[in-house]
Amino acid sequence: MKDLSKFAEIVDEAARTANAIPQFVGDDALSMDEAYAVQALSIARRLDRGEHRVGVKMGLTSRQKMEQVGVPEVIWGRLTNAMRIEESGTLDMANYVHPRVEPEIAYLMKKPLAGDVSLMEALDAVEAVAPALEIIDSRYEDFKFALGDVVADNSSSSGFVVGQWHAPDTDVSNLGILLKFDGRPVQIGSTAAILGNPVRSLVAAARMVARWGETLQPGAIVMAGGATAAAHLQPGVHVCGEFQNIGNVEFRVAP
Ligand code: OOG
Ligand code: MG
Repeated sequence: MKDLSKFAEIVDEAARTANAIPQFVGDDALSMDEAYAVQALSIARRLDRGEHRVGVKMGLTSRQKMEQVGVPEVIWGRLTNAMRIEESGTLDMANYVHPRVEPEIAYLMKKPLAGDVSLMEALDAVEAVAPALEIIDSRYEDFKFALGDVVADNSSSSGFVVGQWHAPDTDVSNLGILLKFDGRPVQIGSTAAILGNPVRSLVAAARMVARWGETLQPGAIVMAGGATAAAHLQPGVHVCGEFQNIGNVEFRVAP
């Protein structure tokens, strides 16, 4: 039997102190069930420090993302208030190991959602939808991991920025996206890259959290997953996600 709380301490301390750790290999390699249990235990440690849950993030919901990290499976992680960066806010690289940014769609829940739901049921549970950026920061050396590693590490969650909320019936199924650093495009894509339509990510979120005894609660934010490969952050850079029809979302990295 593995002492899963020990694994939780390792990933949580790596995130808290922004220090890279080796992957879990050999006898330490984590099964999917063990990895999600480690994730839950590591989040419990954050909650013990006074953070609170604000939602979930979906990961590897686009081919671009799966190919970038070499893990071909949709995963999820837990978001806390401490991970939120205000729109137009500043991020300090010192708090991260090797952060990257990716453009996403964020949903704000109006009704509880869990289990096997249809696209219509998922949409009906949405209060609002927004352009968003996720800052991911794998705690593993060289940003290299197997499925169990990344899930245990809360699916690389480290920060998120949400732009202007829009009405829930706003069509975000196929919107062009430009991710810019200092006005220069570094990634280009479409929200359609997210499982063909980001609402499918919400359906997947409802199913996956229920498997772990959770419900997407009213007021929760669901990050639908990166629409493009992630771009490495650099000190001093201004990051802007430009989304067709729904506007921009931005932040700055401290010099
Ligand atoms: C894993 C997390 C993936 C996404 O949006 O696909 C993710 C990683 O790439 O480190 O957040
Ligand atoms: Mg992401």
